[in-house]
Amino acid sequence: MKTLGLVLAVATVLPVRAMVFDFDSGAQGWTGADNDGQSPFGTGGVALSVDYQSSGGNPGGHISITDPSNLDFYFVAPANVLGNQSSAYGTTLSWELKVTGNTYDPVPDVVLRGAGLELVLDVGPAPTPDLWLGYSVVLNETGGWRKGTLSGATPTASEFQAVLADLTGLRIRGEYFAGGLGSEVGSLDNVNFAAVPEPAEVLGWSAGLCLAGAFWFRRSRFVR
Ligand SMILES: [Ca+2]
Ligand SMILES: [Ca+2]
Repeated sequence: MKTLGLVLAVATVLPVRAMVFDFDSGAQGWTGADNDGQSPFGTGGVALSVDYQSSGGNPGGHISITDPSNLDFYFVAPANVLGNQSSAYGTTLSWELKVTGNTYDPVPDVVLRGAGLELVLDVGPAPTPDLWLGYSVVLNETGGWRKGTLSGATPTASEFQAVLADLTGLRIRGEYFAGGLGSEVGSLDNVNFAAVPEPAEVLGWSAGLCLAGAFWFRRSRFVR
């Protein structure tokens, strides 16, 4: 019981830990989707597979999609990002994107879907071609998100929390060039989604803190 108490106490003071996708050893479950440019953006569309690239990322591996149609392609987050992500409220989602063209910007750059709501965001001007550019957005109602479309209403705090508590979709836009079938490439690297630590990680942290404490105690005694 004391052990459980220690673990729970440690868990309550741990910072929220991010879920990181560096694509250095594979696509890590990410897929793609082709959307028709209309709401909803976070579900449906034509399913696409991503191409895994073992080099050319920022650094190391990354994933890419080559424009297959006149629709807008998105990168689709894997299931382990979804579900109850309440602890991610107020943290950030960041990613790095490289595109080969930037002629249009009328559709959401990132989409969250859950609890019957869809939240979309325009992160700014279309990215400069052929450069890895980083983006970071706040995961709460102050982050610039809109409901349904880019001209939709700002979500309330409770609406945003409801989406994160039942997250069913996360998509990041990869297409910014009108045309370019078969030649436009969108590349994604270093996605960082704040998330709660796994129980095993909490136990690992506990063990690590105990070891650090024991080392400090021994060292303190030695110094004295
Ligand atoms: Ca990488
Ligand atoms: Ca295109």
